Amino acid sequence: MLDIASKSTNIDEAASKIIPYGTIPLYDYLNGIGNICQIFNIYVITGIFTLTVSQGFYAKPNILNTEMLSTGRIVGEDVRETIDPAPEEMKKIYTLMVLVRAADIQAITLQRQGRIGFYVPCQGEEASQVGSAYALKPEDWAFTDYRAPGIVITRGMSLKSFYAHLMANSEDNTKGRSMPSHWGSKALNIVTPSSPICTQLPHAVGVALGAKMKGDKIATIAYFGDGGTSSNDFHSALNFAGVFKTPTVFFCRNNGYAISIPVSRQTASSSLAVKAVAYGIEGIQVDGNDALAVYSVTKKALEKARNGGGPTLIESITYRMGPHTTSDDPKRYRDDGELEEWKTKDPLNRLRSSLEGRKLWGKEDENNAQEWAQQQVKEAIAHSEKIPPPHPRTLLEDVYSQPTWNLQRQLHQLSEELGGS
Ligand SMILES: Cc1ncc(C[n+]2csc(CCOP(=O)(O)OP(=O)(O)O)c2C)c(N)n1
Ligand SMILES: [Mg+2]
Repeated sequence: MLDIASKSTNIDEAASKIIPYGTIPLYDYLNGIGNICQIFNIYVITGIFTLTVSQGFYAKPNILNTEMLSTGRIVGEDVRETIDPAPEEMKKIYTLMVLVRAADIQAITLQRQGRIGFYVPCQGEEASQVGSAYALKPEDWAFTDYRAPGIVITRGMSLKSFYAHLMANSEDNTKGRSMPSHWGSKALNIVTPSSPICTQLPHAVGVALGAKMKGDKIATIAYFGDGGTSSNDFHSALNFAGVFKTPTVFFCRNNGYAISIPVSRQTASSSLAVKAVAYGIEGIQVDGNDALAVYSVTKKALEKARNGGGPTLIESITYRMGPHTTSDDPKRYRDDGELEEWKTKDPLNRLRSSLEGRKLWGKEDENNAQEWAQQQVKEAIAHSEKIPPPHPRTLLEDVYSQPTWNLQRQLHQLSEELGGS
């Protein structure tokens, strides 16, 4: 945790105090044993060992070394415990992750079959996206980027809306105008994103400041990637949020790459979380493939924000298992071995094992969840493919509350060309 660090002016000291959150499977522990210098407990969960480390690391965190993710659920000198959701909630989080995985895989298939034009997949990031979005309250505001299927679905977007947007049909909330994978929803307080990296961060800070001035007890959360930390908007947003103590959670999905650029070429900082120190705010690293750890740190950060404690930067360390977008071929810049290693840390398997270990989940539950998810996806796609595109006249809507004379003339002309419809 960085609250110790944020009081410090020494960056190295601050970095050494960032203690990551998460559970560690045995393989991580064996790899990362050199980093661990405190006591630990081992127990068996469904045949595999899972470790709970009862203290953090005193080695300097290094985001490029995935072994640093071998973290504890109780961490830090001040010993903080993660907040586990109730059993039913844990099952809901897992079921949502199954749904997101099914919706994501099917969206790629649709693109490969030419039924949609473009898609930004999220496979591998389900724990980061679902775990964090699950911690939000309906009245909070989410400012996402383009890699957000797990966030928008968890926030309550129906799969019909999800695919309507990808198909740019007349049920699309953005009326078919946005680039695919830029979901928004007024009803769900999801602000439609722009493609330029991190432009949503100052917006999230502005809305948070507005809410603070009005006395509304809400928080905003801004999602972005590791590459986004090199943008101007990242720095101005964190600075502004720090100065005005806005109720904002900055959620960085560190998935290892900005298209083909690895994090090692993105920054010389010892972590992304440590960048919070410069702005006088709290920074936290979390194992982004551990849904419960992600839920826990995000929930705490949101509560802190709503209660006047100011902003937090969360670095959620995960991996993009698929391509950057459907236009990308990651084989050109990533080793197969790297993907194979991350497959062993698949966030769905992690949470399922944990649920099985707690006797909350069995084979029948798994079959039911998988079948249910496939059915939901199938029905939503069948529905969305029948919906016509938006009427051409909607192209000129929403620019002015009342169309100007020249827009009216164009609308009239368009109507004539369309035979009066
Ligand atoms: C300001 C800006 N610069 C460059 C781009 C082109 N671009 C699109 S996605 C991307 C990579 C972003 O990587 P990251 O922030 O790590 O997010 P990820 O795609 O990995 O989720 C880049 C450079 C852009 N959209 N906006
Ligand atoms: Mg990235």
